Amino acid sequence: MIQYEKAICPYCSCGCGIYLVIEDGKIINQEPQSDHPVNEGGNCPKGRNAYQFLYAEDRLTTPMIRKSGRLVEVSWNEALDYIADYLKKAGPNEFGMLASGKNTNEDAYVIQKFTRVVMGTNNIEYCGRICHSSTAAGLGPTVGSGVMPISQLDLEKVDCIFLVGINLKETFPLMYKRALRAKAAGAKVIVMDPRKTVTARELADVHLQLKSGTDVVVINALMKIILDEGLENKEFIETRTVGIEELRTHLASLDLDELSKICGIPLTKLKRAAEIFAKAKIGSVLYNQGLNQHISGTDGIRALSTLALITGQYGRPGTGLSPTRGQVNGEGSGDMGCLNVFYPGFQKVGTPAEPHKKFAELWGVQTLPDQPGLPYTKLIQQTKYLWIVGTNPMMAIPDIDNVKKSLQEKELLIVQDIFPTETAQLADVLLPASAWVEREGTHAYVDRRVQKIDQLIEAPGTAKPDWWIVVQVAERMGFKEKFDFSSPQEIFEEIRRVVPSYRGITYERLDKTLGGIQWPCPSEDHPGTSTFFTEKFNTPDGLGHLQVVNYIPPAELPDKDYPYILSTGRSIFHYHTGTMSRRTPKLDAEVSDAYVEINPKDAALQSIREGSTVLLTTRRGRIEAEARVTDNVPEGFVFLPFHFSESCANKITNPVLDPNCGMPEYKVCAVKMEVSK
Ligand SMILES: Nc1nc2c(c(=O)[nH]1)N[C@H]1C(S)=C(S)[C@@H](COP(=O)(O)OP(=O)(O)OC[C@H]3O[C@@H](n4cnc5c(=O)[nH]c(N)nc54)[C@H](O)[C@@H]3O)O[C@H]1N2
Ligand SMILES: Nc1nc2c(c(=O)[nH]1)N[C@H]1C(S)=C(S)[C@@H](COP(=O)(O)OP(=O)(O)OC[C@H]3O[C@@H](n4cnc5c(=O)[nH]c(N)nc54)[C@H](O)[C@@H]3O)O[C@H]1N2
Ligand code: SF4
Ligand SMILES: [Mo]
Repeated sequence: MIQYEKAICPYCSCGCGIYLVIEDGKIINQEPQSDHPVNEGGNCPKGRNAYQFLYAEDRLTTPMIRKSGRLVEVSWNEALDYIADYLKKAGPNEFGMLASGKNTNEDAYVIQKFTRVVMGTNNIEYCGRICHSSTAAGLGPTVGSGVMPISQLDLEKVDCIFLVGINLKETFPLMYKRALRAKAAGAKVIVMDPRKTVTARELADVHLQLKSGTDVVVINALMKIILDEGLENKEFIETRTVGIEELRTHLASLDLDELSKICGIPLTKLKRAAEIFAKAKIGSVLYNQGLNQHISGTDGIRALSTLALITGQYGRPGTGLSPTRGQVNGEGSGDMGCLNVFYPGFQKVGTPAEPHKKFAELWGVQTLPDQPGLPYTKLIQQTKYLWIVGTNPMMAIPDIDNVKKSLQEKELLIVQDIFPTETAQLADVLLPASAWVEREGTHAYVDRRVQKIDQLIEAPGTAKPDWWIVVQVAERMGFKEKFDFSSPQEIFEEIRRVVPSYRGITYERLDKTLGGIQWPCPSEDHPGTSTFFTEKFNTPDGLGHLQVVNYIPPAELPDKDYPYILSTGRSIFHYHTGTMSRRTPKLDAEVSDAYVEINPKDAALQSIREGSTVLLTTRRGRIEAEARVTDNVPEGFVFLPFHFSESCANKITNPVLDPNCGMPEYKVCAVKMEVSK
């Protein structure tokens, strides 16, 4: 029998609709969903090939325990008993858990509840730490909220789009389509990126091709020009912000020629960008990892938000600073509290609201942890018992050799994934999870858009949903009553009770609402909220707080031994650590090997040709990749995607962290290169 079923793409956080063609319980084909408001009949290459990874030959299908050094297949009962027995021995600070941006909200909620209720610790994190932790740290003090303040659909209505450190065409292809439409209707686009990305080439009216890590310098220059030329929005500054005098004094002390020299952008270009942005009626700023992933990431965000505030570009549909979390549930796993300082609904530990007390009451327990847990990288280093669900630190975290050492030293390492990843290889217990449409649940996509996916097929072998596995262990540890969930819907009902912004969202409403509902949605008759900050900001006084920000250069800059900047990032055809996209034949056929983009002048200097195997060496280690010689990258700079395990970028990146939030500086370190012999 053939069925046609709706699903939402499992890759990025745009949240596009897909029709799956299912024959006798197996997906055999797919097409884009034409009536879905996000994608209106389009999908990008990943989305067009969304289901193949489910049928890869090496899907995990049976639990395994390491016995005499080898992973051996065992029953679920044996694996779950084994974990429970071990974890009963673990003290609260010895245990940690990493959740996933691929988890459903229901999975993520149960995972953080297990960590807090059963294990008694806030040692819970997910890939949000290495994706947008700088956003919480940077937007918290300025506007009081670190989520996307608009609907992605409203991007079409804006007359200026400022893209900062985001390669929209390759990383959010369906949002890119909207940006193209806005441009066709007359919008101006400014792109700030050291590379001439396909986004910059196709979309930019002004390309601010800055030197890596100098974002704060550029933004300070733009603000100085705006204030010098009187282009600021005086009424907005007066009625909705504080701190203009301090900002004016600070910017007055800076010299524009000097700023232009540091960032490498001519003054005329900076002036043009400043004027376009300040004069826009509806100015939208999308930013991502090119701004975030620096030791100064938080500073960059504080500055950028200040730029939007002084020009009044906040509080109307399409305006404001949009952080673009890219994982399918990058927003939701954070909403659910999978961060070391946040209980569900971003209720912060250590604040006067005392969320540990509130949740102790809601969950019916005596006490809950009131101290922050460890951040992602420290969880890996400092815990004795670590449970990793759907994240692959053996490729995603800088300085892999040290990550490996830490993981090998664990008393117990549990890994729960769908494939035998680089991290899974090190597990003491390896658990097979069901993925995507093999289970039911909700996700919150980039613009807080909650959508539901249904279970459409069976998982392979005995693979189980992530939430189910955690519930089983909780029961075995004596917490049956607190984890009395037999379906995702029951978990969602508890989420609705404890997370006010989800209160009005129900499974029944989601089933009926194409394109989902944007939280906050306080009641069942509420349509959801597309635009934030229309009347006031989420800061305690309701005002936008202008920030004075000083430039801090990247931690490791080129020198005579390591003369080039190494920057890492993404390609449209692959996804993160490649677990899913590299098991997808059509995507693998597009790009099957690691490559490094090198400027023609640098290549000539090092006798590197197109296709040469290049040895890249940093202070952490060395890897090889194939040369792509292109003037899309500037001189002195090479770009390396991090999708390829055999040329693992994070073997050589710098583990230094932004002190405000624990974000690694993935976007700059010093490297040398030579033709591999
Ligand atoms: N195809 C694909 N799509 C994805 C993903 C994927 O793996 N593959 N991942 C998803 C996820 S989780 C995320 S977070 C997003 C990431 O989406 P993006 O942030 O767009 O991706 P990146 O390629 O990491 O970096 C973006 C750009 O930052 C630029 N950059 C580097 N250094 C600097 C700098 O100092 N300043 C500025 N202004 N720019 C700089 C790079 O040249 C690059 O073009 O993508 C999401 N979508
Ligand atoms: N050098 C460098 N490193 C980076 C970045 C960079 O730009 N440069 N970007 C950083 C960013 S922004 C991010 S978000 C991270 C991403 O880092 P990760 O989140 O670690 O990367 P993924 O490859 O998406 O890992 C997801 C894992 O979940 C598994 N999985 C998929 N579905 C399911 C499921 O339903 N259940 C379970 N249990 N597992 C599932 C996949 O097989 C995969 O192993 O990488 C970071 N690392
Ligand atoms: S844009 Fe994102 S959600 Fe849409 S099809 Fe592509 S990967 Fe999937
Ligand atoms: Mo991310």
